[in-house]
Amino acid sequence: MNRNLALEFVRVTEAAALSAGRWIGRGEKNAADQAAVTAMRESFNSIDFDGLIVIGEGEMDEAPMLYIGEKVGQGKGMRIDIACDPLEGTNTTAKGGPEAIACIAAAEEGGFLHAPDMYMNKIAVGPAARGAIDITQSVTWNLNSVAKASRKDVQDLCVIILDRERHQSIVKEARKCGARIRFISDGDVSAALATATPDSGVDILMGCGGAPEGVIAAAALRCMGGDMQATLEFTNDEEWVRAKKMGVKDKNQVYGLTDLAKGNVMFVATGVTGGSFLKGVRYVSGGAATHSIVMRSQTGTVREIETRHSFDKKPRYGW
Ligand code: VTB
Repeated sequence: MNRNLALEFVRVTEAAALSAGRWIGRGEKNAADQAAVTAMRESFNSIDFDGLIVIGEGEMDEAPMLYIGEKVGQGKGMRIDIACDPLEGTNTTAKGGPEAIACIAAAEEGGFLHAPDMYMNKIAVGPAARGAIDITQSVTWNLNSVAKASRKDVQDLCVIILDRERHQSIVKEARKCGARIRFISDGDVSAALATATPDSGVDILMGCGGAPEGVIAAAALRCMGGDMQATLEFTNDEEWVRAKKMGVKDKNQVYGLTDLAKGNVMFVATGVTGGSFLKGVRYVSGGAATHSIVMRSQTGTVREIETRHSFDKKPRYGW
C-alpha cells in the first residue's frame, strides 16, 4: 500500500483531533463526535484516493456521515477500504479524561472483517505473547500462557479491561490468578495498542468492547507485531440478522488477527486527550500541536509525528 497515503491519513486524523479537541471537558460527547466526523470526512475528501468506508459511524440510514458504504476521497488512485473511528472515546473527551484518539485503519480491498456495530469479545497482546492466546480457553489458561511466553510471572502481568459490570467474572478470575488489573472507562483501541507498546505497563487486553473498534485495533496490532482473537457477542436476534447480512455465517466463529485485518494494512491515530502512548491536542500561541502515530504492516515501521499547526495559514476543517 502506498506509503505516501499513510502521511495523507495523518492529516486526516490530525484534523479530526483538532476539531474534537475544542470539545474536551465540555460535557457534550455528541458535539465532540460530530466535530471529529465532519473534519475527518472533509479531509478524506481532499485526498486523491478511491476510499470506501467499511467500518465507520454506523449504517447509512442512521448515520449521515462516514457511514458504512460511503465513498471517500477524490475517486482516483488506489482503491482502499477504510475502518475509521473519528473520535474513539467520546465520553472521555466530554469529561476531559485520558486516551481519546482519532484513528483510521486502511486495507486493500476486502482486507477488513465487515463487523457490525455490536459487541465483540477480545483478547489482545503484544509481540512477546504472539501465538500464546486462545479466546476459547479460560482467563487462567490465557494468563498462564501469556506469562510463560513473556517470561514473566502471572503476578507480574497487568490486564487492561473496560470498567464494566459485564467483566466481573473475568476480573474475579484474573485476580484469583494474581494478575493486576488496569481499568479504563473507554477506549479499548488505545488499550489494545498499549499491550504492544514496550513500557506501557500492560500485557493483555481482555473483555468485551465494540466490534468496529476490534477491527481497527487488529490493524494496529498487525503493524506492531502483536496478536488478537475475537468473537462476536450477540445480545439480541436483530444483531444476528444484521451480522448475517454483513456476511457472518457462524455465531461462534473465532476471528484471529488476520481474519479481522488481512493483507497490507496501515493504522494512523492522533491523540485527542492525552494518554499513555499519544499526547493530546495542545493549544499553543497562534495554533496547536498534535501527536500522531502512523504504521504499516508491510514494513512494521512505527512513526511518531509531532505537528505544529498554524491557525493563520491552514484551512480549518470545522474547528
Ligand atoms: C469500547 C470502547 C469505546 O465503547 O468499545 C466501548 O473502546 C464498548 O461499549 O471507547 P460500552 O460503552 O457499551 O461498554 C466505547 O466506550 C465508546 O464507543
